Amino acid sequence: MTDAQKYITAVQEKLAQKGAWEQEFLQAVQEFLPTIVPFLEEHPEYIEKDIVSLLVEPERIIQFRVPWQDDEGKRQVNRGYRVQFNSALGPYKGGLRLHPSVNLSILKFLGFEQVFKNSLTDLGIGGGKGGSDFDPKGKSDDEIMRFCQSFMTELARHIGPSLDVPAGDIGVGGREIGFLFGMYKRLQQYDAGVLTGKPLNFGGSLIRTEATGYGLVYFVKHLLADQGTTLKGKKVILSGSGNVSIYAIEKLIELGAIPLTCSDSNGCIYDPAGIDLALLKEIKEVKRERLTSYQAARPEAQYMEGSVWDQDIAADIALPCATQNEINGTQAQNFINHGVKLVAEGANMPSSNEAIALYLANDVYYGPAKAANAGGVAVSALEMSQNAQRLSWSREEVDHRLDDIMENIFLTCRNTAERYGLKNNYVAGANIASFEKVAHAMLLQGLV
Ligand code: NDP
Ligand code: 2IT
Repeated sequence: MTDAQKYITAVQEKLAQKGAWEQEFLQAVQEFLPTIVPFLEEHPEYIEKDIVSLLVEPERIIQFRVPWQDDEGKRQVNRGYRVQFNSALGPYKGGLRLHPSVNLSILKFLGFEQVFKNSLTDLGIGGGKGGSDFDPKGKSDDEIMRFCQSFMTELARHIGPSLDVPAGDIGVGGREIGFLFGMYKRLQQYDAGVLTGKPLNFGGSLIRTEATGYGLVYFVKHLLADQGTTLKGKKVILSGSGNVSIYAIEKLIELGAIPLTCSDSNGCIYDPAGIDLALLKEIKEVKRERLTSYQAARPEAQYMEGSVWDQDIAADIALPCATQNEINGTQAQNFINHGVKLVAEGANMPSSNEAIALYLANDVYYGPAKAANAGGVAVSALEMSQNAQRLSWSREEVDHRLDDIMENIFLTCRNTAERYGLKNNYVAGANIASFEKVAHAMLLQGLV
């Protein structure tokens, strides 16, 4: 073992001893650290200063009680969190997730990934993540409002435009950001830059809603262009039917690809003629119904229970857009056997480490989450810029900047991988390039 390998192994072992139950967090660290070994070998000063031990420790974690009353007047209580992971490059930035599975392991993995994703955007933002184990499914608008108000009652004292700027993630969209913003304003003052993903009439940015899905497809577009091909006529299988999936489907259709599937946590839709976007938006964004309604409205489509990744569907590209660890090794092998040559991650850490190893071993082009889904947070940073300037840019302007940012991220991944003799290994490229920037800033800022 080289010195760099010994060093990262020691860091990982120490971390596992401190919190063996933090499975998702340890997984994210285990995916990341081995890929930066070639960089550490070239730059022993990061080992001497033990920067990696600092980097795997969040700067601050806030945990709090969130009491609220349901529509029957019954008292409820949830756990709320904000993980302020790293501010070397700017204020903490990252989404809030509302899902019953939320715990500190999940938020630490999301915060850790966010630090490097945000570094890749080059927009001067640190990384954080937060949320609650509150389950928004089946709740009325009033219940959502009361929960968001209670959550913000505590969170407000820990955030600010130059301190920490939350946004959406699973279970948090424009409706929730509106309620959170209203309560922040009441407690503190009107400060548009304290949250991103706001509705358009009070400081939101055009294209923020679409940004993660559009950005994901732009990343794929630039990757394919580098291979001398385009999205035209490509068959794409996707998971999820939320914010990321819907706008990935929209951009795929616009660029001539054929999105064949989408899913929710109960089952999936396979529509051989291509997903009907207007119908999907009506069901998910307007009526907030389940995907079974899609099949009811479109009998030629098939609804199947279980994961989309277990199905027998021939495709060229896979875009996981639901949640972490949705693809295990068997499922990765299944879609590779069905022709998939490119995987790009809309969701955060959707592929298990076994699945990632299979992509690399089978020469499947792999766009890791921290690069491929960075469009969402990038447009959040553009929203912060617009708020600071008290200006709103046009749709075309934001969209154009998003496309440019995704191209730069792709080129950074490609060129960094090549520089280390790892051609086409975009995950190594993404990890090394993002680490280099964060770690260098930490080195210059001293032991803090
Ligand atoms: P939404 O809440 O809008 O949609 C989530 C989708 O994923 C739903 O279809 C949901 O199905 C499905 N899903 C969630 N949890 C599970 C689960 N445990 N098993 C199976 N399916 C599940 O969230 P987003 O679209 O915003 O987020 C999707 C992914 O993209 C997440 O990993 C998120 O971290 C990531 N992401 C989001 C960004 C953003 O800007 N919103 C930016 C970058 C990444 P159901 O309705 O049944 O729960
Ligand atoms: O995972 C992510 O990058 C997000 N949920 C978006 C974060 C943000 O601050 O826009």
